[in-house]
Amino acid sequence: MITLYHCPESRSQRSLWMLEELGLKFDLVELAFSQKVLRGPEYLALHPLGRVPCLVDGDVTLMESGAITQYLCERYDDGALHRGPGHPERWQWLQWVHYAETMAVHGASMVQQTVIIAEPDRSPVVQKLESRRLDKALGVVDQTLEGRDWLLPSGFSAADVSVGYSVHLAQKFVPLDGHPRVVDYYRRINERPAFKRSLGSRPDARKMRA
Ligand SMILES: N[C@@H](CCC(=O)N[C@@H](CS)C(=O)NCC(=O)O)C(=O)O
Repeated sequence: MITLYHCPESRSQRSLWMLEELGLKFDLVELAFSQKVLRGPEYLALHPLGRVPCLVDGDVTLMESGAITQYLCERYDDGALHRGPGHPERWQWLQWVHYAETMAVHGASMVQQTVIIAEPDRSPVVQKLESRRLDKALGVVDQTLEGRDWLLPSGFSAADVSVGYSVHLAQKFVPLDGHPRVVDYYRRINERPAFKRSLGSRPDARKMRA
């Protein structure tokens, strides 16, 4: 049985969305986004940094969202989401699966600057810098989407799950209007049933609280 440890709207949403796209059966554990829970002994035994996601599948425990994406593709995908070794789009697939983190680090910094850090310690300079870098990163996605609906010419793949989550995070801090193809891309993402199921807190999840 697969178990995903997840905080709603965090990077573990990528893994949850992947599981939903693949139609796999899994057990979902939702953790409160608090130091008490994430750094509590029960969760630290699974993830030494106390972060999400963490995915357990039998004797396999994985704790990087990009690695979880690749693992799920290699183990469970029939070719719909994966572009494996030898596929002509392999290099593009790999690039976008990991480019997603280039975007997410700026989004995570904006979460720190606007939610986690107490107001007097927030930095307008960091916020300006991070939102500009996020906007630049969105510009690269916009260019790539010229003449196509998804990042790869062959259509939707796990690259869109990876980058799609980062766009979902980015639009909370940076207006997408300057990137019209990203606006349409994000609309298409929101139409996917698997993405819809990855949003917010889920009543069917087991809750891990302090
Ligand atoms: N590169 C890692 C980043 C994991 C990460 O930092 N997750 C954040 C949530 S988006 C987290 O758990 N933060 C809690 C904390 O740092 O206390 C991945 O993609 O899985």
